[in-house]
Amino acid sequence: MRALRCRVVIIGAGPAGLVLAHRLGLDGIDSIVLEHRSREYVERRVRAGLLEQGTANLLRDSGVGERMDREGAVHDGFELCFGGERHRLSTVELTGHAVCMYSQQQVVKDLIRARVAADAMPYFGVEDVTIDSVSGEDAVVHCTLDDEPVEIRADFVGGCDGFHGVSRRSIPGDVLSSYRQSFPFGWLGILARTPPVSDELVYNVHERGFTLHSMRAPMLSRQYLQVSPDDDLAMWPDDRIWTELGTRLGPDDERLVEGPILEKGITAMRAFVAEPMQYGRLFLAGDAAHVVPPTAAKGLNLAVEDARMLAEAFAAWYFSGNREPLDNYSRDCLAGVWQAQEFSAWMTQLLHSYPGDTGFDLRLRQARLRHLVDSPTAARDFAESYVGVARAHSYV
Ligand code: RFL
Ligand code: PHB
Repeated sequence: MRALRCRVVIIGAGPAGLVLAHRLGLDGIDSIVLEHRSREYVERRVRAGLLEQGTANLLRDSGVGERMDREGAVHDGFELCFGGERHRLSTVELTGHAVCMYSQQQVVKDLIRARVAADAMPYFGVEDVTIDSVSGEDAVVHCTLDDEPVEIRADFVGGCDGFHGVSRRSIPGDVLSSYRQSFPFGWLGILARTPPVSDELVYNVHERGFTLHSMRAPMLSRQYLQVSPDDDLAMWPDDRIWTELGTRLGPDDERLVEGPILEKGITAMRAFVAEPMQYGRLFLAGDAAHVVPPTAAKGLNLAVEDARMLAEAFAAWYFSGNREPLDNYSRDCLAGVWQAQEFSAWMTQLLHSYPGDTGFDLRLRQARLRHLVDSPTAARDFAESYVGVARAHSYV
């Protein structure tokens, strides 16, 4: 069996794993990244698109923001529609912060390119990673690389392998507490070769269900439709999707342009947090430790934030022998994670229809929405959470 050694072995080449590897690399701390899927697959996976200004700044400050600055779109605000009215909230006026629309798979592509340039290409297609020890003198991980069984010894393991990965499962059940919540609906997301409904995002509340009109490029719209949790894609042919988006946006709104749907999928709306985010030499980051419903676009931003904090904690340990940031990693991340959970749950409740909603419930929701657009205090409070500045330890 081949033996490898590095300081940090990172499982998963999503945003969390790649940001961690990249930030460690900038500090001269070597790592090995093991990714289950192929490079093509992770570079094509359609997912998030909204980067908080802090996330965009972090990528820029890490030297991987050049294409984002060229091809991403900075949004100063968004539109909120309800009761047949359209309202615009300017996050820049309310908080001084904008957001940047730039696809997650482009972020992943840029980070992989940076790894290749640093001669530290992640291993792709590694399907059999096992974490064998995180409590001894070394962390020990086994897998197959280039058809050969390999044992990797490291100081630490970065568990960045998403919700379904192996890292979290290697923490003993009596150590780990899991907290979960599910919502009684899902999101049907489409990527279509059509111009976006507007230059900015449109959050649209309707009795038939919520819709979000987003984008990835000038001729690539990304739109989401609240659906029942047990709907499957076969129930949603393209015609039905366009008709429903049009009905909910309003028959008088002529901004919706129909066209070829390139991709569609249904996402369950759920929330999950695992505590603690560390065990022995293993540290979880991103979706491996927490999942938010996508409403407030926090998942990718939290994953990047965890990775930055973990990289800083490793640097403090290697360069100053200071173990405190590592020991406090879980506590520090979870403070921001729970704030993001709270805001995501609140925004989800505010914007979606619930099965069994009464007339009373609908009117309460309208009153809350009206308060948000009428009260500058309420709007500012909302905007601070939306752009991420209100969150503990967020990067600005
Ligand atoms: P990822 O991206 O899931 O990456 C984990 C990686 O680990 C690999 N892996 C393994 N590798 C080795 N061995 C194993 N045993 C492994 N098991 C898994 C996987 O192949 C994968 O490459 O987790 P990470 O890095 O923590 O990043 C999290 C984000 O991907 C996620 O939170 C966001 O996509 C959530 N999200 C959004 N977040 C935002 O901040 N803004 C948004 O606008 C936004 N929109 C969304 C979203 C998520 C969505 N879906 C599909 C859940 C919209 C949607 C529809
Ligand atoms: C997205 O474009 O995927 C997106 C944007 C904003 C959100 C959620 C998702 O609040």
